[in-house]
Amino acid sequence: MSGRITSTKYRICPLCETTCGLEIAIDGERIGSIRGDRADVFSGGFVCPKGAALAQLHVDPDRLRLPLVRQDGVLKPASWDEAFAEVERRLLPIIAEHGKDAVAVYLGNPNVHNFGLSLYGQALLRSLRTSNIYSASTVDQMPKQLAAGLMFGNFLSIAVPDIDRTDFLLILGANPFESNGSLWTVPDFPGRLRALRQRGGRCVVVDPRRTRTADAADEHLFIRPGTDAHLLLAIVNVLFAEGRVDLGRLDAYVSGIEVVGDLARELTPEAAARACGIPAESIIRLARQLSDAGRAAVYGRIGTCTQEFGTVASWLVDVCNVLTGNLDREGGAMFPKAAAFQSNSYGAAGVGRGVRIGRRRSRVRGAGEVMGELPVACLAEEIETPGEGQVRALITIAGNPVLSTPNAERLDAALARLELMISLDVYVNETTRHADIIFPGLSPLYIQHFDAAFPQFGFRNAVRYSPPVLPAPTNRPSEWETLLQLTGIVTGQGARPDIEALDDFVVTSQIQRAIGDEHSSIYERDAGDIFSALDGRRGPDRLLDLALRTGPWGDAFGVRSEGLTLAKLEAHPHGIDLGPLQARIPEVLRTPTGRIELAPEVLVADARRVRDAISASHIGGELRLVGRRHLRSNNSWMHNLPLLAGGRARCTLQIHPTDATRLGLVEACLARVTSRAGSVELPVELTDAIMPGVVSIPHGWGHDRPGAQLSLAERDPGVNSNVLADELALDPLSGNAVLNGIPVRVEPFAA
Ligand SMILES: Nc1nc2c(c(=O)[nH]1)N[C@H]1C(S)=C(S)[C@@H](COP(=O)(O)OP(=O)(O)OC[C@H]3O[C@@H](n4cnc5c(=O)[nH]c(N)nc54)[C@H](O)[C@@H]3O)O[C@H]1N2
Ligand SMILES: Nc1nc2c(c(=O)[nH]1)N[C@H]1C(S)=C(S)[C@@H](COP(=O)(O)OP(=O)(O)OC[C@H]3O[C@@H](n4cnc5c(=O)[nH]c(N)nc54)[C@H](O)[C@@H]3O)O[C@H]1N2
Ligand code: SF4
Ligand SMILES: [Mo]
Repeated sequence: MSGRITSTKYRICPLCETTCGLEIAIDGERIGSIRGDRADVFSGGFVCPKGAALAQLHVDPDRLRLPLVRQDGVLKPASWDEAFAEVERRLLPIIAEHGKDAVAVYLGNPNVHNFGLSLYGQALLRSLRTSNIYSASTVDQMPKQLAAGLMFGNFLSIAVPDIDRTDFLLILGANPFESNGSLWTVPDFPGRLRALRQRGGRCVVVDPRRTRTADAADEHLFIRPGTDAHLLLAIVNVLFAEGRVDLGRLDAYVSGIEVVGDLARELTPEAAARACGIPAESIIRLARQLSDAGRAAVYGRIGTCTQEFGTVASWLVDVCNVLTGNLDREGGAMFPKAAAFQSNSYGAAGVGRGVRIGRRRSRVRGAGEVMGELPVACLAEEIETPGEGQVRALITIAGNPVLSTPNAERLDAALARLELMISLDVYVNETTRHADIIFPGLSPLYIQHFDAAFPQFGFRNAVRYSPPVLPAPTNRPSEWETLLQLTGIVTGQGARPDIEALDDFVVTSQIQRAIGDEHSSIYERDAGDIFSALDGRRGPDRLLDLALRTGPWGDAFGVRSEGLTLAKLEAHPHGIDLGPLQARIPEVLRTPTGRIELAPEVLVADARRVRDAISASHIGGELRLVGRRHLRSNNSWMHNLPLLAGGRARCTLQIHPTDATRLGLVEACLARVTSRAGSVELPVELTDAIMPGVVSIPHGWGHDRPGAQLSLAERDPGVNSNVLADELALDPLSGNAVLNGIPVRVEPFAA
């Protein structure tokens, strides 16, 4: 784009976990070009088409600027005061009459990409005190978090491949060429993979589809959906059988090796091959490569999480890392150390309370809580089923569960029955069209940014902060203020509570916690002094300054003069590099024993299911449906931007030609796909890049619901793949939905 560029701003992209630094040219209020910031210490100029689309998100006429309130059945623009007054008028009586559990909350994915939402969402949740908390975590990474929690004592202690120093990378069920990486923040994965191979390293990809990632690797193995646990257990079997178990430095810190050895003994490569479709020789070779590589890492993501054996498979990924001595060593799978908000660097180092699960159960199905939340697959039944504790009101924050969660049609119908639905969102979409009150968020270009979560999964340690690119409009609150205002309403302070006082309360309670913790760098300091030292800041910035200064690199409020503060970070618009990953065991551990629990009882018990599953139902028979992602897509919500829309049809049914021939399907014809939960009709795309017996539909489509306001997206709506996902099929331990490996029937459909 040409034109007079009056300034250049730097901003971390909030759209995906890669957290690219962007360079944004501004001409007055107009956004010029958006490029990768080559000086960014972490992303070094890497960018994808979605980052540039932030300019279109900023000006998208469908993006909400005013609250909407439903009147006579129709959502109409309202003032902020009117919208908050409506919350007070309608929400409080529901709580008063039916109790706190009558209100449910659903937190969507962008909460993790917006620290104002994540920090102040907590305040609202605490004030509501409801048991009915749901989030996108149970259609995503809960299995990995549970496995990490049980093994290392903290749900967020997730080891990531040290890609720049590894010699062998085994990837299961992840496609970073399209997704750019997840639970592994790794800008320019393609470039790093190339470098790995150039220095003589090797990468193997295990996926029922030959993805772009698989194409760029040394080897690709097709796997039957849902059988990664079989494959990994057989690898463990070989490691033991061939005397290849070598924990290296970790020897002193691991419990449960024998139990794992016993468990794997029965799952030979030959037995596993029958289930997963990977020949026994290949399994044996993989195990040997892993153990001979020197420095190796195993990594699994969506394909290993959102499936029948999600937690067991996620656990076995790290079992392989441990048994080959690759956990927590250079070039292996390592624990990043973040500058702020990382729970595994607070409290006593090396030991802790571990994690607890199942502290309560869902009312209808009895599904257990994990990390304080219930499986989102249970939400519809909790709304539908009468009785004490029935969900009557729902608050959604940055989420679109109608497109993202299983048995979408059932949930869609349930939302229509709610007495009250309140949403914080930037669009009226397939979910928020049901809301009675919608509070819009601001364009990302109006708000400051800090990634509280992703540096905890970074391929390298770094810390970065972005101030707002454009001055925010003065007549609209930021979302953290909206959340505080809702918190005030819920706690009975009226429709116009004192936001500043509430915010002071939030930060003061954090200060109290820190000065009362003997392991904190500000233990027993004066709360008033700390509070004054944060003077001049408010909202998320103030909480961030506190977290940075009490964090592992912090200045501890004057004690370490070289240490980090937010002011120092502001002086580094391209971020501060904190170096390559370093070994963190035992310090990172928070298990009661102070050891890595290699064989947590619940996981060992659940692994028995893996053995039992080498049965006919898992081998022949029906087709299995898996998902996929596309670079120009971001879950359900960016199909309304011209830069990302258009092009070849993306919402297609991928099927192998041999299956297509057998079923009478040809390229571009319509097929009907049916599961226990529902059916959809969509065009066929023949490809030999998918395993015979497997079909694929991407999620996040189905923009044809009446009442949504997505004028571009509805022109190319696609179908909602989660109509097919079965809300009754869960990974039993984590409560995560099974979104991959869904049994389906496929037939030609005449329109
Ligand atoms: N079948 C199948 N289903 C899946 C998956 C799959 O692989 N297959 N993947 C799952 C995964 S990994 C995830 S994370 C979930 C995602 O599930 P969700 O989080 O429910 O869905 P998103 O599409 O991310 O929706 C994000 C919503 O946030 C809104 N939004 C964007 N920015 C902001 C903001 O700044 N403030 C506010 N208030 N709102 C904002 C958007 O308009 C959109 O409505 O989907 C899951 N569903
Ligand atoms: N462009 C783009 N980027 C995104 C997103 C997006 O929607 N679009 N979403 C973001 C989010 S919220 C997340 S969580 C991440 C996800 O990041 P990834 O995990 O990399 O996501 P996917 O591209 O869905 O890759 C999952 C792969 O698992 C394979 N698979 C399916 N079932 C199985 C199985 O049983 N076993 C094995 N081994 N493989 C299987 C699928 O074929 C697919 O290739 O991506 C993030 N980045
Ligand atoms: S990969 Fe794309 S969407 Fe993800 S952070 Fe970078 S620019 Fe944004
Ligand atoms: Mo996700």
